[in-house]
Amino acid sequence: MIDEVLSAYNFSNNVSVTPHGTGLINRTWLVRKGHDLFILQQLNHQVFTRPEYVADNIEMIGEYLSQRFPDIVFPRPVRSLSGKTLIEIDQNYYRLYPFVANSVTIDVVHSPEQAFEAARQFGAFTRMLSDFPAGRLHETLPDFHDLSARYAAFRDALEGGLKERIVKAGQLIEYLEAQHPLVTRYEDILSNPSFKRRVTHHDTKISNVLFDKRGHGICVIDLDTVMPGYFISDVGDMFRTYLCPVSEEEQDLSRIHIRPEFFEAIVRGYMEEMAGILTPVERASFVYAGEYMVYMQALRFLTDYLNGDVYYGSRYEGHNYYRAANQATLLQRFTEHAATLHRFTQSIA
Ligand code: GN1
Ligand code: MG
Repeated sequence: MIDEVLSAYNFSNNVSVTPHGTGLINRTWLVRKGHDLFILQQLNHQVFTRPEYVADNIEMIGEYLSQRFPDIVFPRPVRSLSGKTLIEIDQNYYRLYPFVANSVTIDVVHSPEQAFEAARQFGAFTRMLSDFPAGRLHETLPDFHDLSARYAAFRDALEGGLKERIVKAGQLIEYLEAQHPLVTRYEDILSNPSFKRRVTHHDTKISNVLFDKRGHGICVIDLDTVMPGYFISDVGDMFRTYLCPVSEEEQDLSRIHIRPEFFEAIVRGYMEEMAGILTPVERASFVYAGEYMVYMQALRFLTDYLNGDVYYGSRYEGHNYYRAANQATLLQRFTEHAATLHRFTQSIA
């Protein structure tokens, strides 16, 4: 199968292909062809049901950035022999990227400097595209970060999900239901014209930033979920994934805590690029951004658990339950720090 993919790019047999990265949705390989390195990805079309939307968005953005900001590093997909940036083979979809020279990715945020650099890159991405007409982008995943829709899906799972799991998850369900005011606040934001729809990345985990060997950010990658959206998605997912020293996979909940200095680094890094763009109302919502994203991820994991692990899959019994419990704990810890964190943002913003 991979051979067929590679021959669509006219790659001879003299290539090595090894699995690469840690994403939950797409499959990724590192391709070595002589001295040249490439990243090959299979797009999950169960999730991205309109693969051509993803390819279109990436082309539009690549084209815009290359014209407006010709000096930045921004990897664009390699065209196949037939001129495509996304190819279809046996109803699977693939694309190939040149590997950015001397770049590295990291999976865990160890220092506030890394958090700062990443936040700066995501801020720069939205800033550079601030004059791009966001409405031209396709919604590659409709309602992706729509908290009301995620809450409704959770309620549906409570109705139609696996009975035994609903009983097992009783306490967690109760806790998440009690956080419903976060949904109401989201709905207020939607109706507030001071919250702007901007070009938003929607997947700001640290592994989606390329760093150079000295630890400076080079650019952001993985643009499948780039769509019009709100800044709380990008900033919130950085809080969700950088503030805690352990990831969403950790089952020992006592290891979940908040590192305030990482929060500060994210706000500073993001504001370095976005200070002139965010409205005052948006700037007052940094802490909410974290609550919103952590809560949404807890809902998504628990919904999937109740529905039988159909979206995220599961490597052990109860995997999505533990992921949800992890995120619910993170939400609790985050809320405990809310006042302090809010003071930080006031002094920065
Ligand atoms: C998925 O595939 P990956 O790991 O980049 C998910 C994100 C979740 C994340 C949780 C398209 O991202 O929204 O936050 O898992 N992406 C999609 O680990 O659903
Ligand atoms: Mg991803």
